[in-house]
Amino acid sequence: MIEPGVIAQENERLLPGHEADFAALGEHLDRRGVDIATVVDKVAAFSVAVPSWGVGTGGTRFARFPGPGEPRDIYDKLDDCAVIHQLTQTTPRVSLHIPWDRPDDPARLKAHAAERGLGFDAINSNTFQDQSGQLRSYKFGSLSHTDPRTRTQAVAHNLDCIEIGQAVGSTALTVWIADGSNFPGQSHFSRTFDRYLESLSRIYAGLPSDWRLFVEHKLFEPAFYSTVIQDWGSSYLAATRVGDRAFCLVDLGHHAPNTNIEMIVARLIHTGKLGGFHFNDSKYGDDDLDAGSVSPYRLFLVLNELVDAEDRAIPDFKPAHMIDQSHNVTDPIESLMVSASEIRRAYAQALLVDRAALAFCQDGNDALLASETLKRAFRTDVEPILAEARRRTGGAIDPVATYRAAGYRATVAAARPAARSGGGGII
Ligand SMILES: [Mn+2]
Repeated sequence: MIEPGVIAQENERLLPGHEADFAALGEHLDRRGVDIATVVDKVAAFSVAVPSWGVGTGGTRFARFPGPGEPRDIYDKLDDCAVIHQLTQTTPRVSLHIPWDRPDDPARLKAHAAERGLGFDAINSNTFQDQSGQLRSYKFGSLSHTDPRTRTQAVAHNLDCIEIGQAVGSTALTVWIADGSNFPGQSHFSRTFDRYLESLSRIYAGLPSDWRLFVEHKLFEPAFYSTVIQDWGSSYLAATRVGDRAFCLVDLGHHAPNTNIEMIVARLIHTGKLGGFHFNDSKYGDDDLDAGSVSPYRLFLVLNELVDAEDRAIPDFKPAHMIDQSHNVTDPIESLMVSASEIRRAYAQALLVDRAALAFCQDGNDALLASETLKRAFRTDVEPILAEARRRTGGAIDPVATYRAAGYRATVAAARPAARSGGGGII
């Protein structure tokens, strides 16, 4: 991890400017009737999980360009995740992927994580690739495959993931399948969905009583004509069918361009089926770009729905926040630190929305001022709030600058000479 002295030194250098900015923002918010200390407390309590696969350099279907010091195994990955949390104080949990990060000894992995202040979030199954030694191929599907033996194998893999998850302290399973078709007529839509529901019910039957099951939908890719869990409607049908502890997971990139994702989020909150998020950003499709890098206003509008639900004190409202993105041209640690901060930024901005004024505008059909009420919150530079939330628990006022000053990448590059893939995939 980063030497605490480096963080202290960097923070000392930045502290006078930070304190001045924080005081100025506090005065400004005070005039708007907002107590900055309350906002800092809420922001500090807002966390997001990082994906184990995210700390390796990602790739496209054309190429992958590994950077120096690529993590060699799940232990290296946890070390990198620990640095992200150490500097940002935002990412205390890691979302594991099986089999890419299958632990040889789950108890040892759990201890390794705990020593670094980390726990585990939802565990991710993988039936979109064939695994080594696997008897039956998923080329034509997994949980919805026409052959019951292939479906049974895919169900067994998910139950295996639950077992690993229990051993490391996870309490949720995320199921995303690549099942779908590339040609009209290739699959019977209803029969395929029925087979999927039957398989998902078998997984659900193996879910521990304190666990949640997340169903992740995706519009297209790798199947390009149809996917079995194409949209939030299919996801909602599936989650509703299998049981109360099944929920819908919204990956921001798994929608057609210009889809109103914040409205999907609102609908799922309304029906009590919002399980959580895979945060990322996109311009064209499932681009897996860094959260908030392309459409920060959209990210704000999504978080605005979450804050609205928090304000309305919806019972049992506890969506999981996870990042799911692919870092092709950046240092993954830097990207994940910035992305975690962008998600917190959108949350902080959403906390600043004057909800009484917004409701007044909505009831009075004042479209322009309603929009301006949101924009006013979005335009507020909340960086001093984010920095304060990090700083007060030992994090960095400026995580990227501190990370670079510490020379972490060069240090691990010396210790990790053999760069290899490590399963930097995209889901
Ligand atoms: Mn995802």
